[in-house]
Amino acid sequence: MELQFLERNAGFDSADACILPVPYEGTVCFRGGAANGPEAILNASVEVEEYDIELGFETIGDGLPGGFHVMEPVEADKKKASEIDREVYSAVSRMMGADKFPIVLGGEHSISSGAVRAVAEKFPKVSVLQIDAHADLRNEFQGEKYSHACAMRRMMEYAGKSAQVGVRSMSSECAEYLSRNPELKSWGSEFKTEDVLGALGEHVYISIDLDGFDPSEMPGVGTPCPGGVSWKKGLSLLREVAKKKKIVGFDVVELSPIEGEVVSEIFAANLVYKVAGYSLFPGRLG
Ligand SMILES: [Mn+2]
Repeated sequence: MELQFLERNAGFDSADACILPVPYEGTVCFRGGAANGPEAILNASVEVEEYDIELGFETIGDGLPGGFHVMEPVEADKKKASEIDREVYSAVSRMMGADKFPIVLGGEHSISSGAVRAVAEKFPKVSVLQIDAHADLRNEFQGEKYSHACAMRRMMEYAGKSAQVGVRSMSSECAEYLSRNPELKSWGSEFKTEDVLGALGEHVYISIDLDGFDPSEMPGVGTPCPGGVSWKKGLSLLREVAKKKKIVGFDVVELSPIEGEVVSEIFAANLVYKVAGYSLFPGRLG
């Protein structure tokens, strides 16, 4: 069956935005299932209304007559994380070259570095805003430099001043990295939006690890962590980033669907549509 987002799939040439599914889980260490994330988000998107109350129009219709193109998923089975990094890089480079707005769906968090590398070629020293329970700043984890536990460390190799919010779990190596890298600011689930905005440059790539949100709202993740960002607070931050900065792409990763419940994938599908709408039509936010 052809993959669709909100029951549509535009052609690559006519689309305004492209969605790249990356069903990869190679380095997960707790609950598995992240490989099922992209398809679950696309399937759940049939439940999302095209009309966006905040924007006051249909993002995918009135706003984006070209719509979204869902790319062929990255062939992820049994590959090393470094190979996935290269494949995501090349797919996102193709989008950037054709002036498409890139949206990447994971899969585990290690898939984000290739996207940031491609985006940074067009927007050098792009800022990354990471929403995540974990700092993901290890240089290497279990012998793998492209592990999910190293996701933000890899992104920082291409990023300029950046911020992470929702962080409530880190190793001493991550704490040490933060103390000697003032370019990256880190907050837990309590943060002031203006402080986060101040930590970011003009162009912002957003990397959303769904475990950054509170597990009571977003339970379907590989490594849940109590005390996360609420939907309301997260969306309010993303809205302000869209208004004050220029969002140049984003990813949503680490959805690991729970059998028999749909809350998590519905959360993720709504989030993708919301962030796309905010990013592409900030002028409608008032
Ligand atoms: Mn992460």
